[in-house]
Amino acid sequence: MNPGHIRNFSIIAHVDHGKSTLADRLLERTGTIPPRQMRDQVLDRMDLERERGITIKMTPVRMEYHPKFSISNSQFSINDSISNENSNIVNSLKIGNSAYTLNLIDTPGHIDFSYEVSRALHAVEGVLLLVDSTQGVQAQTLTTLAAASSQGCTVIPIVSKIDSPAARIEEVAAELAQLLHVSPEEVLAVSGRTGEGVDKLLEAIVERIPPPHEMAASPISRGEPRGLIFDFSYSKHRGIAVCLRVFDGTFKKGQSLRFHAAGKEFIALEVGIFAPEERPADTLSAGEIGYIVTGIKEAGIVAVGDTIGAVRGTLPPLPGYSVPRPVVWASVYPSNQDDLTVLRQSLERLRLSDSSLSFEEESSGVLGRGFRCGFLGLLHLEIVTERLKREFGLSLIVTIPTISYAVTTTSGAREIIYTPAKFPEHGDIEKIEEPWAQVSIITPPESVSALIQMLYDHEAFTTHTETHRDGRIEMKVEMPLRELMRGFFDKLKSISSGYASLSYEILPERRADVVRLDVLVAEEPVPAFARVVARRRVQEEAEKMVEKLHGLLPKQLFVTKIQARSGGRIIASRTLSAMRKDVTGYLYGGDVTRKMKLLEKQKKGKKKMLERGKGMVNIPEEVFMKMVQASAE
Ligand SMILES: Nc1nc2c(ncn2[C@@H]2O[C@H](COP(=O)(O)OP(=O)(O)O)[C@@H](O)[C@H]2O)c(=O)[nH]1
Ligand SMILES: [Mg+2]
Repeated sequence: MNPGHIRNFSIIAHVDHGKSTLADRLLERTGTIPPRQMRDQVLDRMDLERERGITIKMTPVRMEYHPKFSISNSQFSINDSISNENSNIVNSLKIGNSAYTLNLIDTPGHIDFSYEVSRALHAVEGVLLLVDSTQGVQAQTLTTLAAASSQGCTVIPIVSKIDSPAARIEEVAAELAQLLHVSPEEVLAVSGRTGEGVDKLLEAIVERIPPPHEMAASPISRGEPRGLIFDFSYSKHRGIAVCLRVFDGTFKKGQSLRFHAAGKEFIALEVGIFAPEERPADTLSAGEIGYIVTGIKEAGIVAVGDTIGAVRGTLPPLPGYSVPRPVVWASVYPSNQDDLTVLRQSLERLRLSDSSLSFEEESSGVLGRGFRCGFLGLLHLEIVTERLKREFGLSLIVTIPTISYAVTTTSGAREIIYTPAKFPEHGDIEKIEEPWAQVSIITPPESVSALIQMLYDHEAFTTHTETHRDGRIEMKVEMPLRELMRGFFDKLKSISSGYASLSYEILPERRADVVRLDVLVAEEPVPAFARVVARRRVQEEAEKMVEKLHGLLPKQLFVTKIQARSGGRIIASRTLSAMRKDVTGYLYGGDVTRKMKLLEKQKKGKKKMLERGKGMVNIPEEVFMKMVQASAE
């Protein structure tokens, strides 16, 4: 295929600005998906994506685009294969050589999934940057734009949802133009709902986005295939299929290939394209995006960012990208220990479609054996646990999410701790460090005073403030990641009636003033309830947890103490009265002394049980779940 006729691009935007809906219209206009198979946000294929109306995974798709001949001369002048305009028209009509192959990658908008965006950007030359004309530029618009620019992608600015009665097309176009330092005329306007502006957009894609760069392979290696893996999927009988962007040469079925970093060799069982479902093709050549079926079934070999090439190839690996560090950790335990193996297999399977998931086995006294998992954010955690439950039918207990702390002891040893139950209780701590976050917030002016109070509550300080032309305020603040994870996003949405938006990146660690907080039930600490909290909030958190657990824990046969402990002291406590069994129920009327005797006996028995009951409380699964929710409030 002539690379001059390929355009690779990704759609990026803040969440809900209409990416997937615009992709629908592009698929429709190019005839990629026949009308009867069309449905809303057709590229959101996971059940969970459809139910929640959000995109979680990037999706690549190939389209064939035949520009209409009546459009403009510029259509033809950019056709690099033929210089004479007239012969070009003749040729186009005869052999249809003005057809273009467009490879589109739809991406998620939520910050937790920005790793998907960054990988997509490595596979393309251009991006469609959408801004909802009813909303204006949002925090994630800025983050995705910065990522695309740093990759050297050509940006096509677009205002979306122009059919909406609330659209402020000119104003938002001007805002976007200013952001990109271009003239407002360069900003396109589309509606993914009505399809308005989509033809113009297709023309702009061909005109503005450069064709794939031809990599300068040395003369000896010409023709040698090389590609970058940006995603992969797994199927039972074919093993792992990698999604790749081909940078050199040609991949074919039957070739002996090799993963550079993993050093693993394999035979290409099939090569193909996304149409949008996998469709076999004869070849995949430089500039194209497609897949290769590897037959590899073991986990841990294939990694995104690795280079795939010929077995005795001479080309060096392509620059890859590092796997992002998890931001929050939580433990996942099967409700029934018999499911431990199934849970391990399920996590391994999930990792084959979600390369950012990490986990390791651990065991906790009360909950048995399970896995400590690292996630890119709280939504990522929620999605993964939801998928484990649904796709693998597992019943799970998930512990309170936490960030990591670097603890240096007086002996000088520095350890990264990402399980509160392993955080030193007190004693020989020299210093504690924790990750910080740089947070960008865009908010309507009405919410600023509430926001300032909130920033104070969350230990944030402002480094930059700017007023947008529509009056909204953009703030850059720095705060401990721990405080960002303490429900900051939900509170921001609530104080701004949903109008404020947020994006963040992780900053290096700084000194932290935090302490461990344990919850004890019947005088035994429950490791799953252990937390690390700001010293200044420990009393408040302790009371909150004890109160909450008191309300949730079912009564036991004996009186049960619920306590919070920090720094070796009990700082909050409540007593849960015992369940009262009706020991006298069978005595009808009459003999009061006998009744008293029985009650007396019961009292004694309970006292004994209080002794015996130490640490023997069976905490039901839903109590764990509700405690986790409570801690995020
Ligand atoms: N009025 C209007 N609504 C739209 C348009 N495009 C998308 N929407 C709605 O906006 C919401 C988010 O759309 P979606 O395509 O999933 O956004 P994404 O998160 O950027 O992929 C959905 O409820 C869509 O129905 C449009 O052009 N006009
Ligand atoms: Mg989407």
